Amino acid sequence: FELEQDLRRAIDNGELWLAFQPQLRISDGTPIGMETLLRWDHPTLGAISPAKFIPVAEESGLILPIGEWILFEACRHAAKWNRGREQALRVAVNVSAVQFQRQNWPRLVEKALLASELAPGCLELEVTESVVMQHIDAVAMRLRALKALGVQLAIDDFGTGYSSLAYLKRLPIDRLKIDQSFVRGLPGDAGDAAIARAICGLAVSLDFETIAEGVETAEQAAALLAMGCPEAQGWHYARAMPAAEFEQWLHKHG
Ligand code: G
Ligand code: G
Ligand code: MN
Ligand code: NA
Repeated sequence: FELEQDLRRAIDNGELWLAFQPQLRISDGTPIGMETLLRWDHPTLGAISPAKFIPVAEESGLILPIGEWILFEACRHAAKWNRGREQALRVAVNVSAVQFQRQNWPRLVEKALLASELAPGCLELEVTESVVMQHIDAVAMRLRALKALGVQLAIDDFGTGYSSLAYLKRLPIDRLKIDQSFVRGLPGDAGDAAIARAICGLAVSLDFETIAEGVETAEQAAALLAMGCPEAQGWHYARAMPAAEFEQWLHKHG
């Protein structure tokens, strides 16, 4: 409860801020986009991990106004960074289960795109495997409504849930995000390698793109590229950064 009270106040006090983690093409290191990650600088406790406060935000319903703010800010920043850029960047926004179930996402997205003037194809929504596999018919309909707006859809933490492959094929999904737990052991761990390779194979068969998260070494990146995964994010390339720092990073890395 205490954290919930603090979170309420955090919104008004501007203690929440967005970090952006670059996403790159592995083959040549070209920046292709960024994932938006929420951060909270608590006045006395310091930085609190989203893994800890997002559940509080979900239980209290605070995730709804916070999530709306995140979407609008992410679109606003991406539109600004894309001005005058030859290759437009795509901005990924996490949408948690509560957000997806309780809010009218097509309407929110329409408003955010309109306000920011971001090209629809430059916005990517990340939903988790568990969200997509619950109430599947209703979810499929809602995903199709989002897809009709021209945005991209990704399944986050892919491989950690229990996807019905037959069902997955019928969803308007653009991209699978290979969970970092399978990236960690690359290239040496036979189990991780088998799973990462299987996800890449599945993606080719079902016509999905792939991106790997949590890439920390050049060896991991090379292994992923060899498996057919073209894109990555992770500390090997860059950490999540505040907007101003991200902008400087972009200037340096093209
Ligand atoms: O940002 P990492 O740095 O610690 O994120 C931890 C967890 O919190 C991840 O599962 C991530 O998806 C989630 N998370 C981070 N930022 C956001 C956000 O803006 N919205 C939602 N819903 N989840 C987020
Ligand atoms: O939304 P998602 O669950 O994918 O959240 C991504 C999480 O992974 C965030 O907590 C982010 O800070 C973290 N992260 C990003 N890059 C790396 C990395 O290279 N290594 C590790 N261990 N974590 C990372
Ligand atoms: Mn994510
Ligand atoms: Na993830």
